[in-house]
Amino acid sequence: MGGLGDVLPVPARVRPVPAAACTIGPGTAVRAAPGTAAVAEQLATVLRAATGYPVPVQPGLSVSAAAGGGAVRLVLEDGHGDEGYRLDVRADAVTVAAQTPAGLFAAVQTVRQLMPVAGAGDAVLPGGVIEDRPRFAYRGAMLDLARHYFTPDEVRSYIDAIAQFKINHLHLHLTDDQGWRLEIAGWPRLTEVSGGPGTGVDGAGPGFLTAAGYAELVAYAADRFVTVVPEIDMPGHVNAVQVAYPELTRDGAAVAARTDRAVGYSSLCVDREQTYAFVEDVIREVAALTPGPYLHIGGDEADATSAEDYRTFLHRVLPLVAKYGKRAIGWHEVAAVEPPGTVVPQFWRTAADDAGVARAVAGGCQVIMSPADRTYLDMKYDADSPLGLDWAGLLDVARAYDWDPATRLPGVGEQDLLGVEAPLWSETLRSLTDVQTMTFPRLPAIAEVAWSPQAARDWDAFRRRLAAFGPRWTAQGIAYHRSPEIPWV
Ligand code: IFG
Repeated sequence: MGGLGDVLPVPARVRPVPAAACTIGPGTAVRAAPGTAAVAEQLATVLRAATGYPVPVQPGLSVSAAAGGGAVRLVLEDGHGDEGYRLDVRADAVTVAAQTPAGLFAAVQTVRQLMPVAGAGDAVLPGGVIEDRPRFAYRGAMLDLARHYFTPDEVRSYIDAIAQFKINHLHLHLTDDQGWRLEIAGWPRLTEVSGGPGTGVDGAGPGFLTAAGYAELVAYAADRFVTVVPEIDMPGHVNAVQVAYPELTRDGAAVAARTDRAVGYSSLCVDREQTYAFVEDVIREVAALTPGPYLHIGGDEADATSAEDYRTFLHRVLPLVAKYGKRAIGWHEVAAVEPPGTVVPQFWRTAADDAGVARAVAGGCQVIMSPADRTYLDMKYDADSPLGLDWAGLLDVARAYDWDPATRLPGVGEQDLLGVEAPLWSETLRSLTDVQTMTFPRLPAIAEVAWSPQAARDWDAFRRRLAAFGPRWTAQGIAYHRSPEIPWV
């Protein structure tokens, strides 16, 4: 059994008290204070799997001295911030305290890693106290459904896998040159044509989310305190739009579908009112389907849009995102148009600095940090990796771990960061196993960058904690790359 602090991401403060270890036994019950029932049930599920015991959930807090096993209490109290928690393990009782259900959920992910994935009989929680809270509020992963579509079941499996590491946002890249993956009521050909057979890179990635399917994913993610961030990429990366609706091109002529990996060749027509009618319909519908606060409008690699047209387009479209009640995120090229301070540039390139982003930060913007050379999970681990690309360099686990988002870009400090996100582009991916293999074990490294205090992070301690997690992925049926950097147990 590992120690109290052997958790990914490493908790902010850990005070082990070995003598205070608590046995989860046949009499253990979970006591749920008002407002904690949903997470209490999730915790009980973890303890049942770890022991095979019934572990009932009971309302109220009076800790009956249950025969055979400590009681586990969940309480809500102030003083822990939006997602922080306190885990207090004593010989006769475990107390989980947080200010919000999200904080309780974070505590359950910690307890989960201190328990066997599946077991029969007593299980022991190490004694002591953990006081924990995240460094950054936005801790994200991204799945590219456009180049290769993944089904709702596969996306749900990905949500389960990332939530274990306290990742709390899932960015879905829903549209690109090769495919459109979310049905839009007023524009049915977007998915009938560009979500149909033969779409995706190499034509191997057909499929799309219905509005109901998307709503179900959003709800599933919310139960795990993961907020879905939908991306409609524009004005570039729009070939799939124009294949479906040639009237949205310059000359109205039919457009050939594209299944190659090129980027930067397509653009919406910035000077046509029809373009903005289309864009507003899409933003209105996606916003209506998305309870979360963010809507990503892409904005990357608009090489077929002049700088002037790009500025014109964004100055008309960014206000539409606000009109429908959402906060816009855009790849960091959007910083070039001096966006309002509410817009979130997502930095993604490998450059050492970016004047546009620094200027946007000076104008009040907050940044999501996704430098490709540290966070792009589609980068090869090493030269032998069969999957992935290498334009941003090879990305092994150490490189994904060993950086500080607050010093990555001049002019972008701790307070200017909304958080960190690890994008996974799917040009070379064809299955959930491919997705898992590229994601794990690098995502826990990036999750620790996003959650844990910089001072609490140490590569050697991290790699040992990671090594101990390997069998957990195996027990969960999740594929992962056995990177030679890690002393897998
Ligand atoms: N850059 C493109 C993606 C994808 C990626 C693959 C961004 C923001 C290269 N844009 O990353 O569409 O092709 O690594």
